[in-house]
Amino acid sequence: VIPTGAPARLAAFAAALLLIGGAAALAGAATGGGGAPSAAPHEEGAMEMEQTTPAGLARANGLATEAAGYSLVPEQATLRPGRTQPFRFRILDARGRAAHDFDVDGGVRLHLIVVRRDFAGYQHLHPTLAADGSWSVPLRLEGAGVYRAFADFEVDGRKTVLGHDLFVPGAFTPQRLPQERAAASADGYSIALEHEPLHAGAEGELRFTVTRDGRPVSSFQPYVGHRGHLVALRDGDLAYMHVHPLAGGAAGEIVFHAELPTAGRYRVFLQFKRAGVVHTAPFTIEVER
Ligand SMILES: [Cu+2]
Repeated sequence: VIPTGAPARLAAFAAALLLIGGAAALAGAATGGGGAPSAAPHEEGAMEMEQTTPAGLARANGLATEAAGYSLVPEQATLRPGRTQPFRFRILDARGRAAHDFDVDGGVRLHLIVVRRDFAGYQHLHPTLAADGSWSVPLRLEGAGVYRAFADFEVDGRKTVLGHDLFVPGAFTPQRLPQERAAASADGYSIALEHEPLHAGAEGELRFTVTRDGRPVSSFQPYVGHRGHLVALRDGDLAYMHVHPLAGGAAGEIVFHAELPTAGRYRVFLQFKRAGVVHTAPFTIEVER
């Protein structure tokens, strides 16, 4: 039986939409190679727009070791537990050469986020780039298990996040993802999180208030160029969403606009800096359909 009428037209329309989406993804990949002679200025609004497109999301969600023409290649992916050791890796461009031409944002060329796959032991590191294109950073992974390393960088104002698994041998007992809670503490600070119900694919506001001894803290030191830093990782696959804070705000407040792509739970890691020390507070949030 050949379908006719409305269902067939709907099917054709859906197929056309898929084609458009595929073309957009290909266009994103084609323009993403290293060394493109683009002189486009760093433009915040345009970047945020790009994040919301399927192609922009795919190159910045850390689910792949290779995206947008770049690949993340660790020198070794198995590390010993409980000792500081050098972790080295390279970011290769589409021709297989070590990429060098990273943008500098907030004084940083590349952010390396490492977290165990059960969300334990979150670390945010800034490796150094050697002349031969290799990156290195001292890394200490406390417990056994499988970790995810994310390399988050921009070239010509376009963000790419690549991910790679790291292994630490030994007996591993996974932690449960904590329930959603509106409060957390870190190093003597109390952090409260307020937000309206969050919906998949819609922009929502995450408002954190940092207090000490019951009073909002008076100021924050800039941390990688901002009042705070937030990474959201999706429960189930650790899809990575980097969220930019809004400038300014009341005493003790750090506000982010987040657009989380799908319903479900996320573990979000807030970081802020005071008196030269970076503090990390994790929260679980739920996103509705
Ligand atoms: Cu960073």
